[in-house]
Amino acid sequence: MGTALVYHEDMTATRLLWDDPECEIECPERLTAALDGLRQRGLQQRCLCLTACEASEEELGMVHSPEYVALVRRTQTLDKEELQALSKQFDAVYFHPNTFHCARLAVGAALQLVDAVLTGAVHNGLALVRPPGHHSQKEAANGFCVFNNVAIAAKHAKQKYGLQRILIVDWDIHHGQGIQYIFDDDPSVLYFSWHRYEHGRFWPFLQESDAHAVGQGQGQGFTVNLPWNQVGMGNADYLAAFLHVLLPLAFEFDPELVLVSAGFDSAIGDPEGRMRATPECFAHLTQLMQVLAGGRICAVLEGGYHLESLAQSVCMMVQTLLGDPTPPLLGLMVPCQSALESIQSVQTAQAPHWTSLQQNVAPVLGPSTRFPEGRSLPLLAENPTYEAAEAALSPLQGELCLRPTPPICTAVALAVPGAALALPPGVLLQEESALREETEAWARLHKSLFQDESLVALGKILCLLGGILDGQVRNGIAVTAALATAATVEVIIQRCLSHGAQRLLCVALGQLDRPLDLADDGRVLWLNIRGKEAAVESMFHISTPLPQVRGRVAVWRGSHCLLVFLGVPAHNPGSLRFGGWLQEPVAVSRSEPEALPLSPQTTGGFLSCILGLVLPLAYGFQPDVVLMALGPAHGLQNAQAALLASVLRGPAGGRILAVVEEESILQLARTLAQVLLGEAPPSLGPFLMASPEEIRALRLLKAQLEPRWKLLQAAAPPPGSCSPIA
Ligand code: X5A
Ligand code: ZN
Repeated sequence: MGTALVYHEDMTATRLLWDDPECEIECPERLTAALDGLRQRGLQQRCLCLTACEASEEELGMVHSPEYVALVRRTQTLDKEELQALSKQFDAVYFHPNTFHCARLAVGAALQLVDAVLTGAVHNGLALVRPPGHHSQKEAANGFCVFNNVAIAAKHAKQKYGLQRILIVDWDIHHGQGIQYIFDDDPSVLYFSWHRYEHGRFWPFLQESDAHAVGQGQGQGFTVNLPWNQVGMGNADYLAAFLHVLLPLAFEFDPELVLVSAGFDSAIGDPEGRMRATPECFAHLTQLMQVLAGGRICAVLEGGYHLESLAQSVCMMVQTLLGDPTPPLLGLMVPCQSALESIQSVQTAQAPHWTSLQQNVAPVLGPSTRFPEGRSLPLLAENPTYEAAEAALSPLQGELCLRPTPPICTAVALAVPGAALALPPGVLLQEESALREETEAWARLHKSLFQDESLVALGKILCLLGGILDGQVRNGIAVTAALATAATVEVIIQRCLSHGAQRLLCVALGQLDRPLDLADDGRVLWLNIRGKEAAVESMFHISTPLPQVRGRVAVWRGSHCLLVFLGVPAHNPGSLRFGGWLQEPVAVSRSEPEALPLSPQTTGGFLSCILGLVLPLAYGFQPDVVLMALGPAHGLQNAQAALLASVLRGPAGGRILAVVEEESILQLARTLAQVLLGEAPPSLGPFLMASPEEIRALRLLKAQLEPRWKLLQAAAPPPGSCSPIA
């Protein structure tokens, strides 16, 4: 199991044969640059490399008409003048005698990738292809695209594997209108695209690229357009779009497969996009998507015209698909006003179709009422010019190459020596301890607690933490002795600070209080998730409720079984989008907590908390290290803990230490180890909407925190007024 890389060098055999400034950027060097980058960084060698085969005409026929396929077939024998004349019949297209061959290889590559992932040969993969596909339509080439590689791949996944929910994430900087048209009325394919739009003044100049286009008929709500109305969008803007739009919808949709129209013209330096997201941003976007569809991601190259930026971004994506830690995201984590307005316009347009958005949307002012058509918006002061952005690429490159990946992936320190734990392969069992004097010195913080066995456990944990801080170990799990979690967390914090950590994020679940004598100097962000508490003690000391179950619930705990009884929430039966509430009591064996069919928390509330609060805070803080501590009565299901650990790998360059208490380790430590190694977390179960109380509490918290933590902004407050939530 691993990552597939699908390619055929024949795809470099099509090129522009005449003078055309619009089309010349779509050149064969794009593929060689991307591939060279992968080879130089040793990434290609780690992939399962598959050689693409041509798609059959029958496969092309899943999307394109026989007449159009015949037309493209005939280009093989045309001369240069004839090719040029034919090309003129389409918008931004050129044909070459090899176009038919290359375009069939491109489709074939996408199909092989889907096969490799859906047969389980690999977890995920990337098809490096030319020509791109997402602009291509049933009977038309468009925007360098001849056949619609990703759309055909989606049809293939539906037909051959019977998939019912496919998510297409199109992060190319152009609107993939071809994909949109093909699945316009199809609720089984959720198409998300962000694109440079500039109120309709950017190619392909279509009304239907705007946020109000949500799909037709049965497909309403399954087209999601996020138009960028300014150039210069950066890491914070892309991240906000994922956290506040794509991911809430994607979790509610619950895809079985994620296809990525992976265009990298949305990256810094690209002449088409003129955006400024750095290559590492694509590592983070990839990692965030890995929590969907059990990690089944098939990415297919679309655009990307700055060769160096393209190569770096492709490497970032492949590295993440392989499970490597994501490099830290640089730059100010503050989305710009224009991005917030765009995000708000999609939320407004999609809210009627998605429960998860109804809950987040604040009272809304449509952007059009504030920015009448035709008025151009000034660039924000901090937006660098395109030239400056390009200049920023070269030093970045050095930094990326210099950053070594720690030799040890994941280490686990166990409290009780030899405790029987089926750890996944690749995990190091931490045997070594810190020096005795050092351990005893730290133990003095809580002398009464750290004795005998718990002192031994602390020694191992300190050694593991040292490995993470020194860059020898990527991440780890510390299993504390019973009742020692709070004290251990305190030691870990002090050890990190004394090592020189500038910013330490502590996500504390359950009954774990912030150490009393910890200075509130901005070095530690303490985020407690527990019970019903919602409190902002300071911008660095926050408590948020753990979303609770809705409707009537009764849980009986016997010695041998756990009974869970859930009723339909009477006040909002319409909240059942997928899945549903159980009508009958269910008996679940106590020894198999994994078999619990429904979460005791609502998935929707939990997700709102993670996507809407925890991750914006975590990414905004830009920590050096993340500590995730599961204290007494943390109330998290294993799948929830796994999801949280998986996404918390992002903010600190992968440096995360999970602390769990001895009693809770049964399956939990193993599940956590799997996600820390890079595997996808298990499914959360059916989507259930959050309760109004949960949402109210989250909103209140967000309103108080927004002045300091700008990534929390899901909607732009109208200029000159205070937040509508406050
Ligand atoms: C795949 C892609 C862009 C076409 C731009 C035409 N096409 N001006 O990025
Ligand atoms: Zn593009």
